[in-house]
Amino acid sequence: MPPYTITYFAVRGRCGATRIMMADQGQKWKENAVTFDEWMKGDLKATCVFGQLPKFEDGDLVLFQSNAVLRHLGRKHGAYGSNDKEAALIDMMNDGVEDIRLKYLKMIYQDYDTGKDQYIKDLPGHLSKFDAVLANNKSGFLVGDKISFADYSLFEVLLNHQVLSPSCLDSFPALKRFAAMMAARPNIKAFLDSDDYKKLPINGNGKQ
Ligand code: 6SG
Repeated sequence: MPPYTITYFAVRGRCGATRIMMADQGQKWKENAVTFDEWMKGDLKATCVFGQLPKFEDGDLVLFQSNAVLRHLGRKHGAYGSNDKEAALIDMMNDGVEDIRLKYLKMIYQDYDTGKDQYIKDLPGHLSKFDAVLANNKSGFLVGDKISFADYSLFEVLLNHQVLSPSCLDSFPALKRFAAMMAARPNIKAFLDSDDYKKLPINGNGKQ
């Protein structure tokens, strides 16, 4: 029995980074895919702490909130820095990733047709901040000298943005290097090449 279970819609969505992180850490997990009809019945929703998915189970620990899941995996698998100071900086970077993720999701779900072009125009202003942080850390990771859950989250956001705007990293050499380094990690490469990954759309409304 794999130790972890994800219950979520059949999309990458809020589980993209979690799955990439588990794959990279050599973990196995079970997927419980929830259909729209099943979700609309409301029984599952009523059991979710915030009325939303994903739900993540680690044995008898049941977690909601995708970033809490990343942090939990970070603690368990040594991907939360080497000390309190690094952990604080990793939290900061992950909150920065969450800010951009929320802007992206708002555009995708609420404003795709009229907001996409402006979103892409504004993107360099957001990406440049991450580029500067990465350019300042010679390990190639966001914080310290080892990978953290924030790196997985940033990487996954970058993958989605490269689908939205294929050239978006071109003027950001450190970000480009980071994305290439993450994609070349053997377990990540194998996962991104797998049907399990490729069969899932990025978002739940078919926009990307
Ligand atoms: C949606 O927003 O997939 N959860 C979503 N939606 C259903 O009733 N802060 C937390 C976190 O980080 C955010 C959770 C997130 O974990 S994710 C959820 O539960 C609800 O609120 C994006 C996603 N969307 C697909 C979707 C959900 C409902 C309508 C579209 C799948 C497709 C159709 C039904 C189910 Fe569908």
